[in-house]
Order: sequence, then C-alpha cells, then structure tokens
Amino acid sequence: MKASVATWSFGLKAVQKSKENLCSGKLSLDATEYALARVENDVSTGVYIVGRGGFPNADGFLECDAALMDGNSLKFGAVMALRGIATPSRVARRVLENSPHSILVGEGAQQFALSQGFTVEKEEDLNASSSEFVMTSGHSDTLGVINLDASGNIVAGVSTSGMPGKHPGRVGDSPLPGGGLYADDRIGAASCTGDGDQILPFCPSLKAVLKMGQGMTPNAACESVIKEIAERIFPKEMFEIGIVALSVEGEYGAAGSLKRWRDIITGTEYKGFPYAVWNSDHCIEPTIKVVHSCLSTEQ
Ligand code: SD4
Repeated sequence: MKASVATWSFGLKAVQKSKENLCSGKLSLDATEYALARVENDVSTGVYIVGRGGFPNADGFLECDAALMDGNSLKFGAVMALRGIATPSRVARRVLENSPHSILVGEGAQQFALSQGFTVEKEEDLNASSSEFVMTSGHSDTLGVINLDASGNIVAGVSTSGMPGKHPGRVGDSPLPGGGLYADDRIGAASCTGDGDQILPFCPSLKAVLKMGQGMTPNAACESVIKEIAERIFPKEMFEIGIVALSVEGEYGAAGSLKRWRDIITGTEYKGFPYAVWNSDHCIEPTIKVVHSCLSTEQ
C-alpha cells in the first residue's frame, strides 16, 4: 500500500509527484521532500505559493518556514523565517539528517543552508511582492504533504511563506511538531493549514494522530479536532483551519472550518476544504476532493 495526501487543490501537483516517486520505489522521506520542492520551485505552481514566489513579510522579504517529520524515527527537521532560499523544504530535510538539532531559524538557518551547498538568491528572484494579490480568509498558501511508502513508513512535510505582510521573524503553526504536521508509523500522520497564530495553541496535527490512534477514522479525527476547537472558543471567533490525515493503513480524510475556500492559483472557489489524494490500492489517480465544513454555524 502506498498513498499520498496534500492540503489544497494546488497540492495535486505534490500528490502527482509523490505517486511517481513512491511507485518507482522511493521512500516516503524522499517522496515528501521532492513533492514539496517541486511546488516550491516550479514556475507554474511556485508563483504565489510556497518557496519561490511566496508572500513577503512587512519589510518586503520572503521568509519561509518548512518542516519534515519521519514517522519511523520520529525525527523532526525544520527551518523557520529562512530568507534567500527557493526550496526551504530541502533545507529542512538536511536539518533532519545532517544536523544535531531539529529546528534552525533566521540567520542561523541560512548559514546552515549555505554550509549544505544551497545558494542564497536575490530577493527580487524569490518573492511575490510585485503581485497585486491580497490574502483573504479561505485564501491561503500552506502546502502540507503526507506520504506512505510500501514499507509502511509515513512522513509529513510542510512548506509555507506564512502570512503575507507578517512581522519579520513571525512563525505560525506550520513548521511546529504537532502544529502544522505530525507523523507516527504506529498510527498515521496529519497536517494542517489556516490561520497559524490561532491554530498553534491547539496542536491539531498531534491531536488528529492521537485520535486515529484511539480508533477514529482520519475523517472523524480531523472533524473531531475542529469541533473541539469550536466548542472551546466563542463561535464568532472560529478561524480558518483545514486538516488532512492519512492512517498507516492508507485511509485518508480531511476536515475544514470554513464553508468556502478559494484556490490561490486558479481563483476557483470550493464549497468546502479542497485537498488532494492518491492511494495505490484503490487505484485512484491523484484527485482533488472537497470536504464540506464540519461546523454547523455559518463561517
Ligand atoms: C501560517 N498556517 O503561517 C500558515 C498559513 C497557512 O495557508 O496555512 N496558509 O500561519
């Protein structure tokens, strides 16, 4: 059994790339890094998304956050507020494998990237500041990818430029273990997207995985995490969050808090949270699925 899941409709490219690599025998860690990097540095998908072409911060600099978590070793590698690098997920992979640390930020992350042979590029070649694009609710950019390979190893990875116009140095939920991603070969993995400042205290990816561990399906686990958040806060304070999950049995699921979500590249508005999936046993070609809001109140 091999399977792949990604956040957002633009995650389809990542799932297609993952399918290609998993089917040619690549392991989850490679497949996840390659899928993220493909979207980060692809001119057709990279513009206005993650990595090259991401959104600049308040000072006009692109600052990327990316992370990978290996569900077998439980090793974690992340870079945060990294400037000058088109493919931050590739640096996160190096942190996971070649550094004694798990998280590197800012200048230190860039220094590490240089030591690993990455090239620091000019700002104008990297960020989307010339775009007239305006970020709105349900209109977001974080790519989360989960891959399961034939050996049963599950890996989660995330890449984002965070919130457009953010304060320099700001980091959201995306590159945090348990926040934007979590993976455990004994259960499965999850990844989320949305308003990171609000998401992060809820550790939704960890919770979704733990709930699957208690026997919930990925769909039920994702829904339950969002419903618990909604119950804990005032309804009018509910924020944008979408979660995808994959079990080590290859079962996938997702949930979202909003009624409408817009694809950042095509402008397509979905009546629910769009995500991309592929599963070798069901022989499903990589497809975009849409899950209706799991909350009854109008979002
Ligand atoms: C963040 N969670 O940095 C990210 C933003 C995001 O789709 O998911 N955008 O807050």
